Amino acid sequence: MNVSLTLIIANKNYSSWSMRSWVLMHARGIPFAERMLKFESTEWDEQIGTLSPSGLVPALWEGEPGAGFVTYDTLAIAERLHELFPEHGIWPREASARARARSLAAEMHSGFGAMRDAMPMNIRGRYPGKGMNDSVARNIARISAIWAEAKRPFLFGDFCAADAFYAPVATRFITYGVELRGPAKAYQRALLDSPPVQAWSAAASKETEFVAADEPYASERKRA
Ligand SMILES: N[C@@H](CCC(=O)N[C@@H](CS)C(=O)NCC(=O)O)C(=O)O
Repeated sequence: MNVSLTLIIANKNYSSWSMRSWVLMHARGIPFAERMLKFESTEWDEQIGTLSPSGLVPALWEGEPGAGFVTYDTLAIAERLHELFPEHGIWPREASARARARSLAAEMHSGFGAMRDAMPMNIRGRYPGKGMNDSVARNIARISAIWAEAKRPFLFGDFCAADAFYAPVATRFITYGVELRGPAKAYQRALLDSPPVQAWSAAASKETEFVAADEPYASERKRA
């Protein structure tokens, strides 16, 4: 692959979909540049139309951003990376493990709406106990069951795309004080301790922008 890659992302504190592609590329050793468009910024308004056909992030450009070839949406990006870098372990090598990893990534991509709505990613935030309800608890039970079956340290041994899809959830459980037990907790720890998640989270914690739509539990004073 001799063309340069650029990943268009949004705020590291809030953008869980951006995080998925970013940590995956880092974990699998795929070189890329990043370009951040902050939510609710003039830059976003001016550039998102050129940099992402869907108007959403992430988007992955091969060649000049805005002029080269773009793949957007996290599942499509994972598949594009798998085709461009077949030896980089984006998905597990063994066919049935690969199918299962794709199922788990798709389950995250199209599911867990209750948890995603009630517990938006906010890496630097701490709102223990907020966001819990029966539907969220059912989402968490299913996620715990998936995580409890991890092969260790990650879902299929080495960090793959399925792990990237669940990485933001590991941070949400810290933000909202969701306590796991046993093997599910060990898997959460492995995600949080992994170098790409550490690097993303460290940068997220330094961000100061406040996006009210992503902070439903912030004080009214701060939101005003
Ligand atoms: N299904 C998309 C979801 C992407 C998405 O919703 N991204 C959010 C940021 S995490 C976004 O761009 N929001 C901006 C907006 O809604 O205007 C994917 O998997 O990439």
